[in-house]
Amino acid sequence: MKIADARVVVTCPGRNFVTLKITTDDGLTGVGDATLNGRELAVASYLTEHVVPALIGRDAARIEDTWQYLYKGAYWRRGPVTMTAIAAVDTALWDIKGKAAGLPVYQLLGGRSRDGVTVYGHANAETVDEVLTEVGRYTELGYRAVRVQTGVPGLDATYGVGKDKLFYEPADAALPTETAWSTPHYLSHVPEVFRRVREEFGPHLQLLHDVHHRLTPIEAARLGASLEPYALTWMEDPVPAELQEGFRLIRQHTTTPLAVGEVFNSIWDCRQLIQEQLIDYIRTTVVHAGGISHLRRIFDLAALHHVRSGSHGATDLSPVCMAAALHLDISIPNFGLQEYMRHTPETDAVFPHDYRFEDGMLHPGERPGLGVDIDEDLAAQYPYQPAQLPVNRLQDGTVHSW
Ligand code: CS2
Ligand code: MG
Repeated sequence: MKIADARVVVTCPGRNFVTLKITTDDGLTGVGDATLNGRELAVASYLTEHVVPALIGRDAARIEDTWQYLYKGAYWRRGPVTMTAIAAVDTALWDIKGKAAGLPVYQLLGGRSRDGVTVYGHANAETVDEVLTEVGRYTELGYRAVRVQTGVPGLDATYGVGKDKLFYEPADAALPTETAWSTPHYLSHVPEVFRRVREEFGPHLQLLHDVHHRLTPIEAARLGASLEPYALTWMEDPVPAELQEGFRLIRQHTTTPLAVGEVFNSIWDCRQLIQEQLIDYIRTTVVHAGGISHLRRIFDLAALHHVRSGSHGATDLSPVCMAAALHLDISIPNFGLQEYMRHTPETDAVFPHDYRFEDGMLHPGERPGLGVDIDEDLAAQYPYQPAQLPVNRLQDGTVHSW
């Protein structure tokens, strides 16, 4: 079973997605998500110019060998562009392997370990009263876990509060828009938000919050301690994660669980946080952390250290990534939660898929492979639109983490 063709499809049904489609000499096809928000064309070019020519003629069944060939063969190892490109190839080859075996991919990963994949949605609004309404809407939709993000009084805009309610697109202009940030305003506001949510919805709804890399360790320690009465499932990305020993300081001051890793792209990025149990959930994804083959290595390392999965699942990760994620989520022993920020109807039409939402959980399809595809004719109707993520600044103009 040789790789006969590999195509990179860039499409923009409301937002940009990059997809790799591999076809074998006996007509089997597989797809892999290669979307990197704000840097889509870098990955498309990496694949088209540097990877696809080397794939033609390779044995499509040799997934691990191809992964090592692309990882070690790059010489310049790791990084979001390289690992997203490798992820797309890996994912597409697992899709093909499932089709060749006549099985959904999760059956090749050890079968089901649970009935469904519990997901969380995003309740976001400018004010606390509005976000209470949104939390109620998600619970009525059947969600058992809800991420809560509000505006910050005194700030015009902030991360996580978008114009849409079911999906969120932060890459909102061809060049970065600029937002202002105030940590003191934020730290004084968030505990009250969760007090109100707990007061309204009681103790059992799983609540999450994304700090989005904006604090220092001692500020994160203060926030975590202030949120302990509200028993969050996790506080996400409290600080930029380059200095991993910095998480020791957060751990010394708070029992609020921590979730980190959506920007990580290899097991090496995760190793210290996992091995020192400095986090409770690892948020790495199929699309940005080297595909199914590498992500399950990360989850296996996590399982040794009481760390559960909590994969990123924002709108800017395509339905191809979501479909692949569910095959891992349903099979690994240490599943935690899966983020499920929905896609627009236009996106769902470009990426027909089997997974479905029911009773607070996503369920992967039973079709051989990953149960997702790309409608290339429809995709061609949505040409690429330049879009970049915002740049954040403190109120004195200092550039800050977005
Ligand atoms: C966020 C994302 O979903 C999340 O947890 O961190 O919305 C993130 O900001 C975007 O995926 C960036 O493109
Ligand atoms: Mg996040």
